[in-house]
Amino acid sequence: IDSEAAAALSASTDGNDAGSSAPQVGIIMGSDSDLATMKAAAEVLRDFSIRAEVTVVSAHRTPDRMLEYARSAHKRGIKAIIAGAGGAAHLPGMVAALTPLPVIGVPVKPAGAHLDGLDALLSIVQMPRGVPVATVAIGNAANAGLLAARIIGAHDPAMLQRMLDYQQGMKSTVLQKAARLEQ
Ligand code: RP5
Repeated sequence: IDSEAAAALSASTDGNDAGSSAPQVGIIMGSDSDLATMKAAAEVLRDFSIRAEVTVVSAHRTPDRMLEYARSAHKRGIKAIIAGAGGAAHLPGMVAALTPLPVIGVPVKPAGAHLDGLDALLSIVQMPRGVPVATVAIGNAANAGLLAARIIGAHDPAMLQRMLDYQQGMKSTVLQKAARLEQ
């Protein structure tokens, strides 16, 4: 990730929690070219004040780094891993094979891709029994962030309340738009 993007992401993922500064969610991607898609997950987590770390881990180009990241994440206090990749998108599945944590897979459509991200979707979603990856829609890293927030919220009443507020906000927005249309 170039320094400008890294600075933006670091600023966007600090969270507001005054307690431990250890990240709760790991956001990894196969290439810095995935950042344009994956930054939406970091932005959602920032909005929920959930601390996240963002880095590049390639299953193919840095396999040893992937092994180290996936095997150590739970020991560092990470509660969920969001993994995005395009093309032959092996990163989410391989990380899920190596960690006991929940893994959320984001199929990325690389710029100029021939298969519109369908290759990545199928690579990520078709996991064998025993090794689950919660797969979101092609390019929908925001939903990956929201799912991670729900995972954190399952054990954190304050985060659960934030999610309820978020859902109430969506409902209000839709009802306002409906009311405008009906005028
Ligand atoms: C995948 O290959 C990455 O996740 C990325 O989506 C795609 C292209 O990577 P670059 O060639 O742009 O680095 O591993």
